[in-house]
Amino acid sequence: MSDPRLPILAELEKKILWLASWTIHNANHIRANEDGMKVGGHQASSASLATIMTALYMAALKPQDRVAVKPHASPIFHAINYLMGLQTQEKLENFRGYKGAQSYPSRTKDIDDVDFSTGSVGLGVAQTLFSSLVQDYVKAHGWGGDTPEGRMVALIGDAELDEGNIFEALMEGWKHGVRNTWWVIDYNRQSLDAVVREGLYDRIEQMFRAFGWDVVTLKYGSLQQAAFKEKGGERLKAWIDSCPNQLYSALTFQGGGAWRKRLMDDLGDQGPVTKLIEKRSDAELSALMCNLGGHDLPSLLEAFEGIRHDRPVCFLAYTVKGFGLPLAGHKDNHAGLMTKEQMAGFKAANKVRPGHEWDLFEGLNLPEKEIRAFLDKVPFFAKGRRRHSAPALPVPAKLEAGIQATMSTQMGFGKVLDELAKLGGPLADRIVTTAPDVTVSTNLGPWVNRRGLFARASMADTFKDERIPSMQKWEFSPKGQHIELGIAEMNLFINLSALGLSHSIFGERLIPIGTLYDPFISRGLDALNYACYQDARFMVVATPSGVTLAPEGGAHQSIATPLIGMSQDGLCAFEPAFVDELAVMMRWSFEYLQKDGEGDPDERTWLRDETGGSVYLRLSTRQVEQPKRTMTPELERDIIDGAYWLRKPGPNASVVIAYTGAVAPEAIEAVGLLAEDRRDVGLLAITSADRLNAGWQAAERARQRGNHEATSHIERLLGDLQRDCGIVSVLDGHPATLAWLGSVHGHKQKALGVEHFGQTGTVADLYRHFGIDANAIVHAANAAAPGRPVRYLKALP
Ligand SMILES: Cc1ncc(C[n+]2csc(CCOP(=O)(O)OP(=O)(O)O)c2C)c(N)n1
Ligand SMILES: [Mg+2]
Repeated sequence: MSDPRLPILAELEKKILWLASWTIHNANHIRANEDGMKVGGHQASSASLATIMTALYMAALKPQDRVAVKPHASPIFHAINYLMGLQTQEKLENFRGYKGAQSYPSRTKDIDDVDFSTGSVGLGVAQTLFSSLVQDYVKAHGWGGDTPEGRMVALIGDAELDEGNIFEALMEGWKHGVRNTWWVIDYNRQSLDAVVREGLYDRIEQMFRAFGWDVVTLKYGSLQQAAFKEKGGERLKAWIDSCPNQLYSALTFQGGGAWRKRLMDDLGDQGPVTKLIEKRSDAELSALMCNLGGHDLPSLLEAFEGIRHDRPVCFLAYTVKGFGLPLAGHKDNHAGLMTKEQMAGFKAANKVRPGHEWDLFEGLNLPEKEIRAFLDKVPFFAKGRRRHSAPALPVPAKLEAGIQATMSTQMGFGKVLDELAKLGGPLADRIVTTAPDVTVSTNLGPWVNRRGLFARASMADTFKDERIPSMQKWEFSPKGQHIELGIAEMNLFINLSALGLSHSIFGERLIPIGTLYDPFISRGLDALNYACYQDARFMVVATPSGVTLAPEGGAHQSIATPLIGMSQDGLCAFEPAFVDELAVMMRWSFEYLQKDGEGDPDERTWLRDETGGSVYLRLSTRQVEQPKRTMTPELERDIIDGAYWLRKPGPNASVVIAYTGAVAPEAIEAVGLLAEDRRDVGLLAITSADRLNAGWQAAERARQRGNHEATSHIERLLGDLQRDCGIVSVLDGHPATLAWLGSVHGHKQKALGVEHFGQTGTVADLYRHFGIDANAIVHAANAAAPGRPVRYLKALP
């Protein structure tokens, strides 16, 4: 018996395609006149997914499911939400405009309920896989109440599968026994530039099967299936199967007449096949040939609703790019737009009267009442917004760091977590750590020994059972709190992104901490950017960093990461020199990660800390003598604000040294060497170039808007320096990180740092080589500050 939902779903599909197409056309043709804006890449790409998204959103999905929508299908997504009353006409009229509906679905910028932001192809896809793992993590820890497990669904362009991070995720998913993940491939055999290679489907199928996925191919729609059963139908099927992608696309574009000619030329037999072709009008023939699985509601419903297991599934759905539009199938259609004439024809075909383009029920063949009643019961939307929240976890007033006379910040990090693991409590229980095969070498070992590794099924540590001595316990259990990943840094950041949205997606707060070697941030950078863009909350601890990792050489040393820390939106970057600073930063971060307040700036720092965000800590393996001091509330505050005077400059100071991170001993030594010839030398410890700079910029903007009192932390710190006082800045990273300090009040500055690939050597060798040692600092001070030549320099060989 035919599914009673089908007639309404067919009407809705038509409406959704209409609304999406009108959104694009309207934005382009109306606003393009004003600002020359062109909407590319949406029209044909959206139409390709219209049927699949109708079947999913209007029927198959459940409220607990979550979806990552292919970036260019955003008009379809917005149209569905508009139909459900969750998107406004005003925003659709302003599609891609200022504050309008977003070009690519955005969790942070769209008003409709976007589950995962997409845009950079491949990332949303992988995020669904990691979200499934997070769902398992949450459930295994006994959280999440009685909410049923949801499916994490990705709608994927076929060319999107070229992105390597998808395969990295597949591999990782296999290791962790991923479940409840559905990837629906929009197999339109077109990318942006071209038609895809022949036989791609075969590679896709084999690959997914190799990773243990169920593969459901949706190639022929129900019209085609019926036609194959007619006399001569088998020959038609064989023809379709052997037709090259390019030709199928070209004929699709040309329409019924072209199909007829080609099919008759190739198959005409004056017998059953000819009859099969001739009994159909041009329009019917075109509909038959475009009736691929991905455009056939009955096949799609059967496929989606027929899955009764929780294994991951790849749906390979054949589609037509530009389906239902005059652009269908043309290889250049990615940026294609309908002309005004074409749109007039499309409008007429949809029975939409001029001026009624946004009316929800205009032109539909079923009574409004019936459709409304259906919409009111669509399961996916039945429970309201899918965006959850979770209360913030309390953070201890102080974090213990077991400070020793000499230690590195990386050791300090391991110690802070170890102490937290020992202490226990709600924060410790919600921390989840993860690392791409660098757990032990980034000092997560002690934490993992106490809290264990996560796996859905317990797995003993054979070395322990065999009584072989080892520093590391490697025990997996559903209660474990460390997710061990393979080496792919993209996976690390996508995992952090998924974990860091747990409060919003699953309503359960997690505090994710990921570690990696600092230089490999670049390997996962787009995924890090993506995680920040969707406002995931996590702490990334990058260690070791800089040329301080001396014997490892240029391939393992990082130069640009401090600049990434400064420029990455949504990520607050710190670089401590001492472990007591690190403990303060981590404590503050645990609160900051959980904040979700208003965006008003703090009048002291001009930072918008109440909104919260993620945190990046750049650490080092260099063992440094630790200061013996009491952590006062003022010092704590300054460390978080970004800088404090380790040695306050006197009123007549002619030079100050400003340093960040592991070069602290060199800066301290240089101040000592300068003392003979320069009075009152100041030593500024910069704990966050990112926050200092952001506060300075924000205060400047506030002043430009008329708030003359606005003053940032760095402006106050440098405010008392004499006009001709010089500044020397130094860090183990790119000198531009601190090179702006002189601009704050117009002081002369020399900026030291690392600009070129490092090499192997000792720390002293490399600091000398790059000019970030004490001598180089003294040299720079001599050049930057007025006064007689520094005598110490004369004594140098
Ligand atoms: C990482 C990244 N690189 C490049 C692009 C530009 N881009 C957008 S869509 C697209 C091709 C998409 O083809 P496919 O995934 O098959 O989707 P279709 O348009 O066919 O639906 C490209 C190259 C992007 N969005 N992200
Ligand atoms: Mg494609």
